[in-house]
Amino acid sequence: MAFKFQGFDFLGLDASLTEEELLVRKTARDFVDSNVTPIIEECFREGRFPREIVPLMGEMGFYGANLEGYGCAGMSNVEYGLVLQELERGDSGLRSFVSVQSALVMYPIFTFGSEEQKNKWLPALATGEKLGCFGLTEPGFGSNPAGMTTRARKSGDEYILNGEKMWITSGSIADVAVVWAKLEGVGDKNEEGADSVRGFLVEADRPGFKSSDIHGKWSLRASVTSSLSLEDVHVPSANLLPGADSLKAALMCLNQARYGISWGAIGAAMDCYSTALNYSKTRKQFHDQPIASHQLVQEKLVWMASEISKAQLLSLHVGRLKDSGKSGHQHISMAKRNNVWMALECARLARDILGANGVTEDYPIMRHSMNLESVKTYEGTHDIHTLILGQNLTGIGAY
Ligand code: TGC
Ligand code: FAD
Repeated sequence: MAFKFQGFDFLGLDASLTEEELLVRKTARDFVDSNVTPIIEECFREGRFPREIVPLMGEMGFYGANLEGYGCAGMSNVEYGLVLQELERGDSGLRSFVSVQSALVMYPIFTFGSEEQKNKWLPALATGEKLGCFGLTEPGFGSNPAGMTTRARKSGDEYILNGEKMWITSGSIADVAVVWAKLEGVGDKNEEGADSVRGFLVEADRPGFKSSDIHGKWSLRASVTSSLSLEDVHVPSANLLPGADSLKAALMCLNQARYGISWGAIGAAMDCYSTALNYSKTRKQFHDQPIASHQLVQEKLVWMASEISKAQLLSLHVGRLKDSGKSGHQHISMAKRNNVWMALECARLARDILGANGVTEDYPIMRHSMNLESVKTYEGTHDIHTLILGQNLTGIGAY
């Protein structure tokens, strides 16, 4: 049943957050409690993305929050992480939407775009007036995007794009897609070592561009997931992201999103833990005692509290590294891998503590659990992050 979330700070980490960081978290927390929690179960059940809160999140400065200028809030990476933590406490689908808009659409335009592209898109994406999506994954290439078959051919002052993208968050509601394609006529590597992958801004109303939604998901039901088809889509040369000269640029975008996911997963885990703790104090079994008085139930709560605390330390530390320009993609991989695994385990333990009630929509546990199955897979599966870390430790790629 609904209760007011009180936060979770076993280690006293709030003392190491600044006044601004605490204020940002409180603002995002209040926003979720007022605008997301009341509607999210219904959205999930109906398979409906809550489009009505898109402009509200724009007003709150949630889109591209850690970018400077162009109407963006200019938050630190820790502040941005705290926003995503609160949004995913509401629902992973909502955090996903904000992650894609911010890390996978605004970040590449901000980092690799021309001044004209930035002025055209960033202010409108920051308010939510325009929406974006990120097309990297293809039907045949998920974990290994380097194999992509989408192609771009230069023709005079234009590029002509052909290919299919799959599992694209916000695909059918986006005004602009960041599409990754291999440039024809460019060898595997140029003299600087760059491959032929390039990023293009493709407006959704271009002839030959089609999107269709993927139905039947038992996960992220409050988020739109689509496939994209590009059939001889002509875009002007000005739509090429000039600074994105290889797959590495796409992978840099993933770092931003994976960082946000590491915080978001903590939010989902905190919601599961708090729900289970509250439930265990009121539900009575045997000798008229609350189930919280049983040792095995306490063990589960202790596991959750310990792992959430460790995850908070990890994300906060990586956030501080990122704010000081010292984070590496291996640090972000460790945080994404650990925190999503931790959140999924918390959801399973919380489900168990709630007994039969745990499988109903009266509590948020199964929704988080189902959502987190996608979060474990997207942005690099758990096992791909194991291999990224393995490569970093040993110097040997084992893909
Ligand atoms: P590889 O040869 O290892 O790397 C090519 C160049 O890129 C560098 N690099 C990175 N740079 C920045 N950030 C990273 N994360 C990087 N990973 C690698 C690398 O050092 C190299 O640089 P250089 O200078 O030597 O050329 O590339 P590979 O093709 O062997 O791929 C490696 C692998 C498997 C790690 C990569 O393909 C990968 O990460 N695969 C997972 C795919 C993935 O995560 N897809 C996500 C799609 S988007 C999505 O899921 C959105 S979900 C919605 C939401 O976020 O809410
Ligand atoms: P595969 O790559 O086929 O992997 C299947 C299994 O094989 C996994 O367990 C994997 O770990 C394992 N595996 C693969 N290779 C190896 C290996 N070398 N060694 C050991 N194990 C391996 N993509 C986008 O581009 N944009 C989006 O907005 C987006 N949104 C998404 C939203 C949702 C809801 C979902 C579910 C996915 C989304 N994705 C998006 C796609 C996502 O990034 C991919 O699903 C993910 O990268 C995994 O690819 P795959 O599903 O093709 O799995």
